[in-house]
Amino acid sequence: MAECGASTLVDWAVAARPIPGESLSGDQCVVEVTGTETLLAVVDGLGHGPEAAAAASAAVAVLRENPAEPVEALLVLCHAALAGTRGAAITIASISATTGSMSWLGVGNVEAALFRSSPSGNSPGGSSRAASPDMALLVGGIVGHQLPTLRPHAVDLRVGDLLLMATDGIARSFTQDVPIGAAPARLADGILENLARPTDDALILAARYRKDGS
Ligand SMILES: [Mn+2]
Repeated sequence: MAECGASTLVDWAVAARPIPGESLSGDQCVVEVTGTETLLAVVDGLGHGPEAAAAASAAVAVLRENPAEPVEALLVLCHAALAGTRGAAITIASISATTGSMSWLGVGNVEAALFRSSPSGNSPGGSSRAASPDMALLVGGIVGHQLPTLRPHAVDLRVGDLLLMATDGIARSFTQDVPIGAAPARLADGILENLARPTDDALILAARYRKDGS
């Protein structure tokens, strides 16, 4: 079952499992809420097993300790912390509570997809299927070994927008036929159950932007 949470900005859920046969996962995530920012990050330590988990845990520690830092600064901090580890693919989204703007960027192949709600701000009903999402910019590299030039993109969120972030242990088709009105926990559980690859750790994070009081 998905692990869930809610803040003033987002309702979120994460569903994950290690590759069959391992007890530790190299796929890990962070959701941290401060007074000004909500940080959502997904980390895929290279390979799988204990060494992948150690690399991912090093990144998670940095992200938890610095949740209000800008996305590019977080990736630089992770890069330093992951030297000597296997390295990781990391995608980060940071949502400002004051502006409703999301800054997002990935190094490596952790995909992130943003499904926009209708302009009125009402999320479509649970049976609605989404049009094509906006995808996070992913730049080649390995955090801890080779860090590319970092230029996060920004997007102004609308109430009801849905963010999905998935490691490559989830089939790339996870952005297709998404019932975007469904609860994040249902979305995450459904995607993990149907689209997790047997050959890798797998993690899916779903978050809906709700804004304070909505
Ligand atoms: Mn992977």
